[in-house]
Amino acid sequence: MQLIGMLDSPFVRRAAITAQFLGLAYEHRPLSVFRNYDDIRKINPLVKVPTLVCDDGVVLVDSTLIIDYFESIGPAERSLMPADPAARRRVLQLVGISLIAMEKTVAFIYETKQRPIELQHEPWIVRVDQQLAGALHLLSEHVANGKRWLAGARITQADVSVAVAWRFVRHIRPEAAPLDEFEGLARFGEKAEALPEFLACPFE
Ligand SMILES: N[C@@H](CCC(=O)N[C@@H](CS)C(=O)NCC(=O)O)C(=O)O
Repeated sequence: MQLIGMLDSPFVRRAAITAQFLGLAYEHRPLSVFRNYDDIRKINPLVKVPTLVCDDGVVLVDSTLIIDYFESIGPAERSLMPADPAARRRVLQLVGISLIAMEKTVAFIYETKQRPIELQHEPWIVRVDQQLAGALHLLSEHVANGKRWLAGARITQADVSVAVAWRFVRHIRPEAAPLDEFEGLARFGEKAEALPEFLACPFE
């Protein structure tokens, strides 16, 4: 199968890192939704990344859905989704917050880099900023729980998504994610980024 999209997309990266944890073989095609628009369009008219092209030609979009598929074909003992309902709910909660942090950072890029300056809408940027701040503060509260990983002793999708979100936000919006304010998240991110599964999918 082929995973389409660059690792500077947090959505692509969380899917790629999940595949590493699950031990799934895939070909990575680092195409950019901006520079390689026409190439991606030929593969997937939706022009979204991540796009997963399965071996039988079926095309999937959306990182959460692709990860769900990965979980279904990966070995159960490597799963990043706990079966226990309480642990699973915690993972879903943290993944949800991480996805918003990613989404609001991407929204900032679209508003400030893709739109001509005279068409930028300041109240929208302020709103997106507040939503990102909300996500980061929630994540930093959860990271301060003193456990080895966010949902217990074993690494889960919560850890993957929080660490990927943090790396992305820090790169794109360092001013919105100062290290002295989010020390716990920074430490957590460093720990996760040192794992071989993360190192195999470097943020580009
Ligand atoms: N909810 C989607 C978001 C994916 C997404 O928005 N990816 C961006 C790149 S970071 C993209 O495809 N942008 C092109 C576009 O929206 O036209 C997911 O989790 O995969």
